[in-house]
Amino acid sequence: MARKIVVTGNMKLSDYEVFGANERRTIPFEQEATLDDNQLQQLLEVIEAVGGEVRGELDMDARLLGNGDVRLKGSIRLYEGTSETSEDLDGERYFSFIVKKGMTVSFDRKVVNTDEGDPEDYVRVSMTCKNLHV
Ligand SMILES: [Ca+2]
Ligand SMILES: [Ca+2]
Ligand SMILES: [Ca+2]
Repeated sequence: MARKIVVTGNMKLSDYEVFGANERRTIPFEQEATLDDNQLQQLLEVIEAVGGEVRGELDMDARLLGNGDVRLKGSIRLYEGTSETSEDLDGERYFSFIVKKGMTVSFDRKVVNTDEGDPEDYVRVSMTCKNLHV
């Protein structure tokens, strides 16, 4: 039996500045998809930047399991460099969790600039994921 997954949330970005205030943005997103049994489906791809130096990337896939639960799996990446298109990957986290049939899960994760040790460069993803009947 197919299920519907509904995701609403936001990505918060921060670009650390030596002089003056850090540059920040909050980007809302929402997505919904109908999932069929055991098919891996790309659900979300959010790529946003801030401050001329920081870019956040969120990727998430969904898979409907046989019992109606949904597994969400993906990664959050932080790039920081001399431009918003920099390929300097400074932080990365993978995640995987289950949203049980009929349930809602709140997810919140922050990826900081671990490569250069700067916690004020970050990408934070907060979202609510619902597993609903179709
Ligand atoms: Ca900066
Ligand atoms: Ca900047
Ligand atoms: Ca860097």
